[in-house]
Amino acid sequence: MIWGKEESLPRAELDELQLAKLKETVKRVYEKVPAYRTKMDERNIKPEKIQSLKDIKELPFTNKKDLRDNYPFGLFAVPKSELVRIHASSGTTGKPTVAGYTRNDLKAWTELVTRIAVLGGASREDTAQICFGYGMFTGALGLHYGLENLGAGVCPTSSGNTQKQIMYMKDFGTTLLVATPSYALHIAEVAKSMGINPSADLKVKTGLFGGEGMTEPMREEMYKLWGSDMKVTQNYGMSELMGPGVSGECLELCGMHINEDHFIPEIINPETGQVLPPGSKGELVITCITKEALPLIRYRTGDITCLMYEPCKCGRTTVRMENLSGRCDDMLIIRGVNVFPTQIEEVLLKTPEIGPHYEIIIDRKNHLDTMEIKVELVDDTLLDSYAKLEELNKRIRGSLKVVLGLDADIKLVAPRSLKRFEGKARRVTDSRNL
Ligand code: DLL
Repeated sequence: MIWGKEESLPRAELDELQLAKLKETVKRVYEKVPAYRTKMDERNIKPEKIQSLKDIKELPFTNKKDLRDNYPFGLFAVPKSELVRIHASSGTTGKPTVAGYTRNDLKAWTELVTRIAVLGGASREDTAQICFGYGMFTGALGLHYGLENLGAGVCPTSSGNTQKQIMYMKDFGTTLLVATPSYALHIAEVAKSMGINPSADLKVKTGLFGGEGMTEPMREEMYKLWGSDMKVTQNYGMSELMGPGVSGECLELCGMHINEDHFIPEIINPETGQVLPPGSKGELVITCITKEALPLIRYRTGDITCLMYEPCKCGRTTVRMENLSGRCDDMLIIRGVNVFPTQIEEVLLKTPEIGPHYEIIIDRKNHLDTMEIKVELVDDTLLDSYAKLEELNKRIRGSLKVVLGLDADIKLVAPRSLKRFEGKARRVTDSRNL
C-alpha cells in the first residue's frame, strides 16, 4: 500500500508542485520573517527571482545558529496565537532549537508520519508500542499520531522501565515497536535476561526505528534478536524540520524515501556550500515548502548522505536518501584522519564474538591523539581463554586498521557491562578539548 498519492507522481508533476510551493514559501518568509528578509536583501534576492527549482541555490542557507540567534520564536512565520504545539530539540550545547506547529502543520505531520509507517510495513491491524521518550522530543508524539491516523492501536509506553515495557509487549500482544535502534536491541537483551525469547515469545514483527542511525550490521543484529521475519526499517527526521516524517525506508531497504511534496532536498559540499550533482555524498540541506509556522529555507542538517533518483521497486517515485554516514560534526579527526563512528561500528558488528554495544574514547597523550574502543563480548565463553581474547583483540585491531588506516586500542569487556541507552545512544567521548 502507498498512503499518499503524491508519493508516486511522475517527476515532472512533482517538480511543478515543488516549484509552486517553493515560490509561495519564499514569498511568505520574505514578508513575515525579518531575519529572512534581511538575509535575502543582503544578497539582493527578491522572491520573484525564484522561477525554477534550480534557482533555489540563490537562496541563503539557514543553520542551527540562526535558530539559536532567533530563540525561541524569531524565525516563525505566524503569530504565536496560531501555534497549537511547540517542541524543542535538546542539543548538547547552548539553547535548544525550537519548532512550532500550526493546526495545518500538525495535520501534515500526522499524514507524513503515516506514510513513513506504511513504508515500513505498518497496518491498522498493528498494536504499536512507542518506546521513545514522550516530552519535547518529536519522536514519540510524531509516531503516535501517525500510527493512530493509520488506525493502529497505539500504546504510549515511552522510554525506560524496560521490564515493564516487555510485560506490556507480552500481555498486549504488541506487533510493532517504535524505538531508537539501540534501545530496541537493549529491550531484546533485557527480555532474554527475563527468560523471554523475543522472536518466539513476543509477537513483534515490525520495527520502525529512527532518531539515530542503524548500520546494516545493526539491522542484522535486530533480525538475530527479534526474528529473521521482522520488518526492520529506519526513518529520518529532525525537530527543526518537523520531527520524524521527513523520510523513511520502504521494505525494499534501499534508502529512505523523502516526502518531496513537503521537503526539497539538496546535497552540498559542507566546506564550500557548493551544490553537488545527484549521486554525490555530502551534507543534506532541506527546504520546507509546506510548513506554516517554521518554514526553514535551505536548512543545513549537518547530516551526511547522498540522493538516489532511480525509480524504486516499491512504486514510489520520490527520491531516496542513503542511510546516513554520520553528521559533519560527528566526524572525528584522529591524527589527521577523518573517522566516522559508523565506520567503526560497521567493523565491530561484523565480528561475531562481540555484541552491538561499544564506546569510543578519544584523548590526547603527549600531543598525540589516542583512540580506545571498549567492546562487549557476546557471551562469557571467551573470558577463560587469554589466548583467544588476544587473538580476537588482534583481529579487531587489524580490521579497523584496514578500514580506518588507524591503530586503536581495543578493550574487550564482559557481556552486559557497558552502559545502555533508553533514547539516543551516546557512544563517543572526545576528551581532547575538555
Ligand atoms: O531525532 C527526529 C526523529 C525522531 C526522527 C524519531 C526519526 C524518528 P532530533 O532529536 O532533532 O530529531 O535529531 C535529529 O538525529 O539530524 C540526525 O543526525 C539524527 N537522526 C534522526 N534519524 C536518524 C536516522 C529526531 N534514521 C538528528 N539515521 C538528525 C541517522 C538520524 N541519524
